[in-house]
Amino acid sequence: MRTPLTRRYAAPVTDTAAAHDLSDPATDPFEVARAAAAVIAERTGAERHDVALVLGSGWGQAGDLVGETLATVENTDVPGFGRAAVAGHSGSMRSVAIGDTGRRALVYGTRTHFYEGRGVRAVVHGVRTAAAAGCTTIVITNGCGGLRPEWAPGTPVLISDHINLTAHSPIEGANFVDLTDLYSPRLRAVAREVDDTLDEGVYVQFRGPHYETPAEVRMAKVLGGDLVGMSTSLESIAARQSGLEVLGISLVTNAAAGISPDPLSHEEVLEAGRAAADRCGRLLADVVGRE
Ligand code: 8IG
Repeated sequence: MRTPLTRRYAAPVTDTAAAHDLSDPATDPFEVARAAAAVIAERTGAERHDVALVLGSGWGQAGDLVGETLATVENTDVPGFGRAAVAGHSGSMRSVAIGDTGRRALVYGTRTHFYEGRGVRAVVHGVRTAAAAGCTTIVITNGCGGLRPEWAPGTPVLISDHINLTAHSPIEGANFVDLTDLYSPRLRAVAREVDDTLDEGVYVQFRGPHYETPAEVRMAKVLGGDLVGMSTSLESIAARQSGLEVLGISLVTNAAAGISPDPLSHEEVLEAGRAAADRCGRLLADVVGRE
């Protein structure tokens, strides 16, 4: 009988794809993040990046306004990354100049969602890679449903806190990470210097990929939520674990189910993103420039 031990000696894992399999419990996800950061440094010619941005639904065009793209890397060339699973997302990452500061932003055109079933490690791999690449700040954006009727589709909202309804954590083992002020008050103040009309709200992460029922939206409201979505919370927790300062910004692309009489559609989400691209792009560029 072949035991795992003899098999390991018989066939040492030299294949990097196998060694970087995040779904294998024996893989160290931080090791994969370091390998990914090394590939990014090599492909972009930048020894380090300073700020990372995750572009969620509706934020794709906004990302183009952040600065000059100096290099583009396909996700599939970087250990641990998958291809974009959502229509309207870009399956590549970019190294972008931040004005003429010499600083660089690492801009992710897509993310892995928890509902894809690739596990929480895959969901937070971009965040861990950003930290391994040298970033000290991460701007995490998303498209979401709004619970406040005054937030018309196309309204960006700063995330002040979250409620994680996935019942999962990216942290493995007895590592009790503090999440007080997870969404940096300092960075929220910087964002409001750029645009003093920005509201704040509590983001509620559901698993998805279905949208909520009207009853679930009412529940989110009772719990203290203002925004409902399918991302961000798990990524922000991982960011805090890695010592990154987090700015979370939601783009309300639709009224949450039951808030408006209209049914929800992904096309509506993309349209709201196109309509808000200018405002959101300027916001990202200005915040990253001042951060
Ligand atoms: I864009 O209304 C977008 N993503 N859960 N609910 C949830 N996720 C979303 C929604 C929404 N809109």
